[in-house]
Amino acid sequence: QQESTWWRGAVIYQIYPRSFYDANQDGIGDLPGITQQLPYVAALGVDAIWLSPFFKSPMKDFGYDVSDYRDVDPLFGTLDDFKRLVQVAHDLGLKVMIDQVLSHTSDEHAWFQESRVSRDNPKSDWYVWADPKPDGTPPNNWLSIFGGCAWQWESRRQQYYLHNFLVSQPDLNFHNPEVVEHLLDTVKFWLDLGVDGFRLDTVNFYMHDRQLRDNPGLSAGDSKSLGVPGTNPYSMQKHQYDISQPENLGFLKKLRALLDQYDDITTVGEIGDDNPLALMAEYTADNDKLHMAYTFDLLNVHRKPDYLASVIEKIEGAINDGWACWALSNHDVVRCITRWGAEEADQVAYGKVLLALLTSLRGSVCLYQGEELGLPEADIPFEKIQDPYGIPFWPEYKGRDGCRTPMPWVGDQGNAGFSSAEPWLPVDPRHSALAVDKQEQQSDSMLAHYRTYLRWRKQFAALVDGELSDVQSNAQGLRFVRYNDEQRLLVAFNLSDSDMTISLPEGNWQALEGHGFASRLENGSVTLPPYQAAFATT
Ligand code: TEU
Ligand code: CA
Repeated sequence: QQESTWWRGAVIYQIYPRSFYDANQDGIGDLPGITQQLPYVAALGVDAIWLSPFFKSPMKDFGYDVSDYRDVDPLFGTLDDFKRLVQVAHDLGLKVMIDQVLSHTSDEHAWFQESRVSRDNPKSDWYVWADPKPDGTPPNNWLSIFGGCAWQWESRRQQYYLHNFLVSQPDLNFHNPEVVEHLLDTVKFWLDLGVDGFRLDTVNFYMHDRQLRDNPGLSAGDSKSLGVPGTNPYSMQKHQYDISQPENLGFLKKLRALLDQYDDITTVGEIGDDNPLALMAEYTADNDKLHMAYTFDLLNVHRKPDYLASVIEKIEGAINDGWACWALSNHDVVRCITRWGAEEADQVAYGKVLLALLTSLRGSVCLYQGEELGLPEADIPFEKIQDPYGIPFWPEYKGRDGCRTPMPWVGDQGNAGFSSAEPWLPVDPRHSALAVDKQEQQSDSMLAHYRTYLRWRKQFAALVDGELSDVQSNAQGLRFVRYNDEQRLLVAFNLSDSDMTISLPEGNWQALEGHGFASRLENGSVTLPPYQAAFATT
């Protein structure tokens, strides 16, 4: 049977359930709310949705701390609500991908409750337990991304347990085959409910070094693309032993073998590592592990064209038969328009060219709710901060709430139409002005552009899953070529606020129309006004 590769070059729309739409008006978004708004998502012209976690959880990390992998948190609805969501999505032609947070559970998960009480219970080896050093201190120097030591003392066992994130997110022990078996069973549970794929949280954090060796310090030349703020001591270690262990590949192969028993399933793994692009290539190689992976390389602060060009060159040199997935925004980082910066008057134009650039890269794409509205990062006062990662490093790092505020649906309603109750995070007044209903009335809005542009792109197979070559950048922007056996497409992007001219590769290039951008093609070069894109074919 021929395997479908619908996911290659697909556009995946990420939904953060807490903040999408509140159907029962309690101030928190929910599954019925998502279902109600799915026609809006389908109308964008995306291929799939990725739902951030909606599983049972004490919500210490807003769902990335799961206490029951096989049920819906009552805050978000019921399993029947989920089944209905899948049904409606499929009727609209949308694939459904869900988050799987397998690396760790909540400390309220029944497995951990059992594991923590003694050294000889049936689940005693399900988490990463270690004796203290002779002086009572933690077994090694590993750090938690969310601040402080990665080891937490449990007096009942007189041992430490490992947590890469919050103290309330203990790491599962993937060296234990029973754990692996139960996790695969969980994945199977959702496959049987008809999901089309998974976003795998912290996919390179599953395995740890069995000998628990110390991480070395960072030396000059080591990269720091982990996606953690520079003020975080975590970024000063080389993560040689706590993450990205070779045994991880074995788990990914077992997972893939399960997925291959179903039709047309996909995965996208989240990679945070010192050398993330190499890992992306390795994890997606040979058609027997992940389908796709994303890194923080475009989710960090750089926006310089030569940096973007270097990321493209690096991945092209490494990826072989693997497949990348790119994102400029998600629920973990400052919204792109703010992070990469543009004057307020230029933000619409900037958002438009960013979409064109993102969806021209070789790989699939994740968009994040509100990106299509060009939302800037919301300003949240310290008193209203909810993110546990927002508190320890304040104010150098303000956490992730600014990208997690409610979607603005109706500009002139309270809470921008998200809910009639006070939402869990406040709506930024600037977002009300950018609400869906307002943008639907403007033919030149960002939203209108997303709808026309994503449809336009789909006509060109070379843009969706073609090869990539001829990368060139200058101070203002970059260009490259996407091609397959039938077509050759030149794409160019001006990311600056002044006119840009860039040379064309050899060939008789003819401008393409219908994408909504302006440019001037001349003999051997193309000139783009500020924040414009150009497309041409030979
Ligand atoms: O993120 C893992 C991860 O690498 C992030 O912690 C990242 O470093 C940080 O958000 C800075 O941008 C995943 C989830 O996406 C995140 O929401 C969870 O909090 C985390 O795992 C723990 O499950
Ligand atoms: Ca609700």
